Amino acid sequence: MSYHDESDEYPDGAVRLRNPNIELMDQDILYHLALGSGSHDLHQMFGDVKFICMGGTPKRMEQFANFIMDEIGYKLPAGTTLLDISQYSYRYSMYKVGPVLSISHGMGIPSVGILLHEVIKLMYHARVRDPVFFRLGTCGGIGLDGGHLVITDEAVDGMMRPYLELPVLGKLVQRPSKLDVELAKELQSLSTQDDPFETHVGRTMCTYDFYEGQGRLDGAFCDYTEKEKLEFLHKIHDNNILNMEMESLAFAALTHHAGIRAAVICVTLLNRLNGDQVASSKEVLNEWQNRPQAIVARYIKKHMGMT
Ligand code: R2B
Ligand code: URA
Repeated sequence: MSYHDESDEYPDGAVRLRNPNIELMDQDILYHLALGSGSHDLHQMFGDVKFICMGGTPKRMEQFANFIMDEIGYKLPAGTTLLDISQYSYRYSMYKVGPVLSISHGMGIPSVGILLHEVIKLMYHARVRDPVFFRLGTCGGIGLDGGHLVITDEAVDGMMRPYLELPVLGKLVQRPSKLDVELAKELQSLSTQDDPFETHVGRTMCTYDFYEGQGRLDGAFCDYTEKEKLEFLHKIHDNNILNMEMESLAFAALTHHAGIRAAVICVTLLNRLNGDQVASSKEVLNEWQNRPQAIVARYIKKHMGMT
């Protein structure tokens, strides 16, 4: 079987790279993580990782690391504090709490794409088996008010195409943006009647821009009418698209290509059928952004045998 064969997917759960060059290199420098296979013992540092949680901002992912530490009762060695492992990259932040990695991915497909190349290689060098990747994010709801959760079953681009398209050597390469539907359903099943929000599973539109790319009327430029905007949003809503954000396409396509199970769970900040501006108070937005974290924490605890 050639290493390009989709059916050749990691019977032992190891993360395999679809790149024969890496094994032939003396060392692999994970430049944007400030780590390397020559400078660090990546197996010793990361060999026990199981759950890789990513989200946009360094602060939120630091906060998730502290939250999950409490949730799983993880104790840091006496006298130590939580460390940003990638602080000297000045790009992304990464925290490790036992089997959980909490990493910031920045905004947009290029940022999350670069990070995923390096985190997937990190898992390979660390010889991690069966990792599960999560994106915990924010999004605009399509027909859903602020504060609800959307778990993506399929990511589509701004043209509703279910793949990531990338120019490589002057040709367009398309990679299917598939997510693990069973994992999505399992996450949904972990929300309860007592949660002050609904948890939906559906399609997510991933765009290259927050303003014109998401049909907003409030960017620096706008060449369409409100009527045209609403026609588009209603059309995608009719196609079971529940939300819009900016990373799921690359997240789904690159994890799928690496044979890694992955889920995208985002909280809506507003209903785009009613407006464009994110106008809720900081306090409310902060509380909403804890909601994906709560569900992912339940998943992690369940799979650590704690519930
Ligand atoms: C959601 O929020 C960010 C834009 O405000 C972007 O990273 C995304 O996907
Ligand atoms: N993130 C997005 O990408 N869009 C929104 O409307 C809100 C958050």
